[in-house]
Amino acid sequence: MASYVIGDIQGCYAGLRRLLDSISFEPGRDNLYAVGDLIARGEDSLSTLRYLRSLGSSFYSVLGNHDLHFLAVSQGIKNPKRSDNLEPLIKAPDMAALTDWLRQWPLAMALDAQHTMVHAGLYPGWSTTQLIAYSKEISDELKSVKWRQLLENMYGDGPPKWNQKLSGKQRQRFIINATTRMRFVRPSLALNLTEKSAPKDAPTSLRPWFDVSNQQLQANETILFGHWAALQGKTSSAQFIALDTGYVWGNTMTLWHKESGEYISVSA
Ligand SMILES: [Mn+2]
Repeated sequence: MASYVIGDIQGCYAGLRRLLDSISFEPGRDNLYAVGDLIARGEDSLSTLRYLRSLGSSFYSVLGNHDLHFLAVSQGIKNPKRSDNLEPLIKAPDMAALTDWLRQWPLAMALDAQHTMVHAGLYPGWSTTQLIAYSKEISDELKSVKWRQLLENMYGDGPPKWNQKLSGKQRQRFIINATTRMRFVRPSLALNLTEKSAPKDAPTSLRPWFDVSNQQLQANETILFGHWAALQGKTSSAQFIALDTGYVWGNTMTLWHKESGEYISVSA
């Protein structure tokens, strides 16, 4: 049995199948974990979701910003963007079943005691235990009958900073933004949700979330994340494993083999 963690797929179905073929992935024997953004922008989000769902208990995922946005579009809360290329998925006869399957996934997940995956990252000052607990607050809503309200309240960039006392919609929005949209933070630990460049090209007042010292993160813990294609898989520490290598932008799709620490990629 092998465990693989895959970066952002974004509806790139052919690339996904090529990457899994290259490792002779076998559902039932091997497990596939995804860091989110399963769909949107790529050529076939519908086939991607159908295939991943067909993997049954051999597949695990966390949700990314594109996955949450699709859930909002599926409920008529937002209009689809043409560039997201989601029309075939929205019109599919099994759209409701795929939507219900998708909203079961959390925003953060522990693979084991050392490895935690989350789409965007670990907010500085949070422990992985806090991350998992806050993710559960959102996931409990998303799995409940109140899931449409959660998605209606999701849009917006504030509040900028975490505070234990945040409650209600403000608290939910911060947790969603930190786990699915974060890249850079300001010295005050306020989220910057607009800069998407590589760290070397960003204003010096902004720091990647993983470059802010986090006393709550233990030295033996590893964070696996996606979302930030401009990193090209590079971070400042082996403790942070960046897996979005920009296949949908013409670069590569990457997975990480947990048992060996090896990376395997296919080019677009
Ligand atoms: Mn993303």
